[in-house]
Amino acid sequence: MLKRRKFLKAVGAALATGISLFSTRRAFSKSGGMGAHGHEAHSQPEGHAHMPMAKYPPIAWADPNIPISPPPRLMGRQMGKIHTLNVPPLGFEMDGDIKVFTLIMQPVKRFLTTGGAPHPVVSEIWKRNNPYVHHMKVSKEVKLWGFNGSVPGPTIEVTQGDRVRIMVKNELPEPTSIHWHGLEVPFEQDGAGGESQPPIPPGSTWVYEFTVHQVGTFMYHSGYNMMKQDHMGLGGFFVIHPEKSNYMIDKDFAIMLQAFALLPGNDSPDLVTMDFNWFTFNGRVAPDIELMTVKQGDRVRIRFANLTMDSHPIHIHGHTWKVVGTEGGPIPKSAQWPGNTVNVPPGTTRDVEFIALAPGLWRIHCHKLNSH
Ligand SMILES: [Cu+2]
Repeated sequence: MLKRRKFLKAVGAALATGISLFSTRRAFSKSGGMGAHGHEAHSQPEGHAHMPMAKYPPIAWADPNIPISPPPRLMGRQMGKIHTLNVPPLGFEMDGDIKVFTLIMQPVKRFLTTGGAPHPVVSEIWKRNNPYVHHMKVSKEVKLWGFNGSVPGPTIEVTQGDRVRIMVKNELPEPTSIHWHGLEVPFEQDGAGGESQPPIPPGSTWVYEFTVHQVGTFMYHSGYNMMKQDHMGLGGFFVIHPEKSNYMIDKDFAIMLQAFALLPGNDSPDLVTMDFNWFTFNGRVAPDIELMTVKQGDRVRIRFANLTMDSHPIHIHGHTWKVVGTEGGPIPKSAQWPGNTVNVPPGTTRDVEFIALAPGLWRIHCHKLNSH
């Protein structure tokens, strides 16, 4: 009996320290100091004994033992209607009646801004109107976690009633899972790592499969160690189109709001602070964000989703839109409300629609002016 209790205690301790031991080991093995020690977890690698970093190892961004796969075959293939600015689309394969998508969760280097010249249209107008450039030409490349080489991940587009299978490969240096945010799926498919499923170990693959019966703009994001993993960038859109509709939209855009805390000189997000200083639309900052180009008279839909820790009132110049959808799906026509600023609280999505009547280079930005 005593032996058994001791054993259980040991197991409990191992579970509690499992994740931190994991990253400790990775960090040390990178420096090459571990090989000589049989007792990995408890030994100080030589040469690190007097360095504080040995006690608080750096965050392992990538595991050198896990090769990073190239994007899956159908990455970059547009099979839907939505244009997710600065994010390549993702196609699917059919297995019988099932739409099969592949998501590879992996370390991704992302230019939040390249510091290059803005779109020629923008620079022309700037030159004409103002001899000064209103932003500094800085480039910022950061080490994030994403899907299929992109932060945010590609937009998954399906149709109401579809059977969907998502193959998820974990190439991150720690266990993970994917939560389907807003989708009404069976509990085992919810992706709450540690509750609805065991977390997906590094290097292995997990398969999600469910039927979608809703319509609207939803999300996917990490469902395990979320404070770290979501803040490393692991999120994307999951959009379900109506099965039958004769309602036509000319241009359908998607913009994911994410925020990162990047201390000066750092290329990895600070994961313990709430002082975010880089606010992104689809992993990019202005003015280095693709333009939404439309024709005069087009009916335009923009889908916003917020994976940050704050609400963002998104404002458009020169137009009045109607808020036509939330993360709960479409809003009945009689309840849609007009405006030019839509608040997007954390964890929500908002769809807006308008007719692009006025020609021009119109701004769309967060009206917390310290953000976007
Ligand atoms: Cu904002």
